[in-house]
Amino acid sequence: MLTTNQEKTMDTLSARTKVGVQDCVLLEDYKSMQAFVDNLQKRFREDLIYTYIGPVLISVNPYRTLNIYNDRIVALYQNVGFYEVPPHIYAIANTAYRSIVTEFRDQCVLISGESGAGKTEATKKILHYIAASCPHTVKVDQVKKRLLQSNPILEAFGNAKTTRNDNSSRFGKYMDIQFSIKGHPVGGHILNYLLEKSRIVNQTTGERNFHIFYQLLASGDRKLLDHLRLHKDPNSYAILCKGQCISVNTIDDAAEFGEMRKAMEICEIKESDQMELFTVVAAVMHLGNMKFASERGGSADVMNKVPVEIVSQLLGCKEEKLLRGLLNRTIDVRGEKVVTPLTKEQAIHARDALAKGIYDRLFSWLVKRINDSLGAKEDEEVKPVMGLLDIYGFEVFLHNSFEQFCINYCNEKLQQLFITLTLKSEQDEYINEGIEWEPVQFFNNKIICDLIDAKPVGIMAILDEECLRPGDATDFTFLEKLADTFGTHPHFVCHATAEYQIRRTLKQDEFRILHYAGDVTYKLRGFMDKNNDLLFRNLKEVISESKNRVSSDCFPKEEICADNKKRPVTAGSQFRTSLAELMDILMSKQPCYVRCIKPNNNKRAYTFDERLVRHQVTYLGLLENVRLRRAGFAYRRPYEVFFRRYKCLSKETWPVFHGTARHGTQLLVKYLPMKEDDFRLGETKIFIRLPETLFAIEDVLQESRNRFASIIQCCFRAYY
Ligand code: AOV
Ligand code: MG
Repeated sequence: MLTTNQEKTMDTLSARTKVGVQDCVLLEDYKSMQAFVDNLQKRFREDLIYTYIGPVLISVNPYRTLNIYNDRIVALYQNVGFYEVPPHIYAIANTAYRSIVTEFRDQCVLISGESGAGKTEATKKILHYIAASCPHTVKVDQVKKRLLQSNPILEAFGNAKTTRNDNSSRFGKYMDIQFSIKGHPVGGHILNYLLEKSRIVNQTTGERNFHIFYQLLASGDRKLLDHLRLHKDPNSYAILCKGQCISVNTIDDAAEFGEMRKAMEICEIKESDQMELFTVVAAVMHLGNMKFASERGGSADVMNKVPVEIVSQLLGCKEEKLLRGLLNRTIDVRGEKVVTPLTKEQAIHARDALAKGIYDRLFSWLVKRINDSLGAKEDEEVKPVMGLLDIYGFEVFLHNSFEQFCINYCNEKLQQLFITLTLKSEQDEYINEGIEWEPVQFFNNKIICDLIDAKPVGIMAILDEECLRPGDATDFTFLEKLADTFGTHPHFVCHATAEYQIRRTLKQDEFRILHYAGDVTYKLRGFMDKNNDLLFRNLKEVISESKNRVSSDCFPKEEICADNKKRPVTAGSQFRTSLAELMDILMSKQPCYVRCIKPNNNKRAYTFDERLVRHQVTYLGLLENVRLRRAGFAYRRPYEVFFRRYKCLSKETWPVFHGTARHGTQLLVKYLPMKEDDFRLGETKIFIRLPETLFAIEDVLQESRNRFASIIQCCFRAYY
């Protein structure tokens, strides 16, 4: 129940909560797309960005700061029932937290939606709620601070401006918050997934490299920049201006650099480590400035020695060896070293591979350091955890490559998980329990997941096969194989097999996947290369000998020694394996869902593009979700549990009953405040359609207990 104060807060805060319906399940015309989108729009206009479908939260990005995330609101959502207060991300956080405290059950919050829809912001709000609502002790406060402060660090190194989002996550993140038995956050752990490292060397028009580069240059710390031999003008660095976008009006790089450094201190990344870290970042920038020319014999040579000299000085590695590594390839042939000079293109490629490799590993190093400071203790007594998943959203750009392919595949898997956990499992349960009901049709994207990741014949497996095949394999032979295998697949299209009308919309070096969230045309170029993810061993060796501890940590000697012996794991299959593991982690927890919606493509406040929203509602399967809730039953409990609690409400089952719980429940329901259509009796459980029915039963139970208590009191008084 709400206290008077809470009621007041709620009144002042959401006097307009009656706009539209708070739960789309209550829409009169619940099957209609128009009614659904109208409801979201009406509420959006009144700054009511949150709406439910049963326990699922829909969040529409307002693109402006709303005053709905302060401590007063945190207090409102503590210790109250989910449906007693207006829909809010805090209600989701509170429900997950309550389950941890009362049932010790691992929870996970699955946040999905396309790029720019508000997933990362939603994750931060949940963290803020947990930090603000848990009790304060010195140790707990330290953990909370570190959990919160991991964000500015990881965002600086792993987020970038894209055309879809000024602060787009270019890596996947799954964060576990560990709780003590008392419900205090005591630690955490972050898993990171596939950083979009191609951004290090290339950005499309209107996009930037990762924030950290611009932050560092904007820091205004002359001493630091001199030490790193950097100019403050980003235009001096080739890898920072490929997208012709240096400053972003929603971002203050200098201020964010300051925030990030404070965050590093809180996360125990010492000043000396920070210096080493920035040195590596600077080395990547200088590396990008190396230029190569083609010599007469066709082999490459460097045009400007200065960046080579700076990189080797910064990283404390041998200049000669670095240069040799960039201009030659050394391989072991039966125990003998064979050195082959590289062409100009190959040298550029080697330089880029090195820059990407260093940065990618630097990012994982950072995650590891943050994890050390979060202090998750794996071997201690088992603690309940809350997992927060914030992964890159579904995205379609003008040019889509291997990175978008992986990102969109990841979103397919997440949608598949949502389907499995909600739509499919709900229907399966009705079937197993023998409950009669009208099945809801929904699109199951398993067919697309299989197209991509099935073994032995999915796109990724074919790509791996081509990558590992010695000889003449190219991006084009890969496409030929795809065409041969999936020419008639309903979700795959390429030039060679498409009908005339569709073929006209595709180039020969492209293929298209009809994803659950829309069609995406992928450019073939670079698929093999990016999947191979090859960094020459001799370059790795140079960095492993670096005097800079961060970079030598990133390239451990043992790995380089082992390199020759094992078959390389491709980037695609590594990603596929880590995603499969992630799905297992998520399946093992009790899920809560947040479905984020992007109201317009221009990052603009007050703008609700109905067509765009309708598209997202369709592919997220939200209408099916409503239909399922309407057709379904909000509450279900095994007969044993239900009967034990309510058997005292019928004279046929109380005080003694010798039959089974199922038989007892059959007798009991006649005495409960519900009509025939309000419930169903399944094989092992009772199903109740609406929560209100259950509340009414609870009221009867409470009344009966009160009556019983006053009778006992009367007897007690009479006796004495
Ligand atoms: P994303 O995580 O879903 O995109 P973000 O969470 O980064 O999207 O949101 C994009 C931008 O929208 C933010 O930088 C904010 O400006 C704004 N925004 C989002 N949610 C809110 C909110 N609740 N209140 C105010 N502004 C908000 V991506 O990482 O690109 O998939 O890969
Ligand atoms: Mg994000």
